[in-house]
Amino acid sequence: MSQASPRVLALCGGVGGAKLVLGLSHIVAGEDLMVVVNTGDDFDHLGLRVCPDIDTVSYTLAGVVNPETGWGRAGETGEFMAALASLGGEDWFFLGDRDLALHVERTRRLRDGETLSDITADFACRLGVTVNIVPMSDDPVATKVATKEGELAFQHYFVRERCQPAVTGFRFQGIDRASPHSRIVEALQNPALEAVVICPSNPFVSIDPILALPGLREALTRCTAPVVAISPIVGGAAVKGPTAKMMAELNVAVTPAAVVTHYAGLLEGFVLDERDAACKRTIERLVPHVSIGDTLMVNLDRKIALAEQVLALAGRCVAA
Ligand code: FO1
Repeated sequence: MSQASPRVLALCGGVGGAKLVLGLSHIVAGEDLMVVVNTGDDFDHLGLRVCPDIDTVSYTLAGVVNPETGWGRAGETGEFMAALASLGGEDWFFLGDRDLALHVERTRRLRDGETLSDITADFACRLGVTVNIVPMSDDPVATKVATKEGELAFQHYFVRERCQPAVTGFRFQGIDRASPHSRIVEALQNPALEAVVICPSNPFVSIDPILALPGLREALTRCTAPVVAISPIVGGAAVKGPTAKMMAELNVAVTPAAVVTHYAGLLEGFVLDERDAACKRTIERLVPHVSIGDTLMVNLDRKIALAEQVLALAGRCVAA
């Protein structure tokens, strides 16, 4: 893992963001790519510290992610979960046997005083990943989902309740006392940075926790590199996960334009899916540079193609 300042910095949640990051990793050298990962989904479970988005990004870049779920490891076994269930233990959150080893070791190292970012970098190195995977903060932040049935911890809402309760808002517990990781702030201050990419992750629960870190939004608006985002909404639906359902429940239109408005004041460029080409004019009134492409990333070639398009758009923002 290199400590050099990156050329490209991506803000990312779990499964959807990791796909684009994989594409980026094929066209940007590992040491030139920094992935800032949401840690609002992290939680303590069965006595272990679980960091789903960091692990999803790490496993995806290492080529060991479960291709069916997009999280966890490929070819995983569930002996531990089966044994736990037979004892009447909590089995609503699946921890595969090999994945479990990572949570056990991370928890031990955190207890021994290591930082989450050092542990993450070391695990990435051991998985053969050269991309700089940086947790948004070494300080704990916990996303809480306000629902019509009361407030829920993020994984309770997402996995245990299968995103069923209607959401009314979000809270990032600990955010006021959290600092963005110093390497993120340094990267944003470096004039060599060429692009900041907001991945097609959930704006409310994957990207907003990162943007809510004290000073981070200001650092983004001050940075000389263009900030470009990719629509997580295609044809009135979310590519994956509850983004569209959340927007509807929050009385926000389920459109790419609403995503651009959500990121108001940050974006210089936006990638709109070809299925939403009809909205291009509307989006152009909101953001200076708009590009249309296939954002579904159904295979590696499409991930790489989208990554190339995103960086070309950033180049256009600079040239303008
Ligand atoms: N998602 C599920 O829908 N069910 C699970 O049991 C589950 C377990 C799990 C274990 C480790 C891990 O890294 C991720 C896991 N996820 C699971 C995914 C995770 O809840 C979400 O992808 C993110 O938190 C949302 O970005």
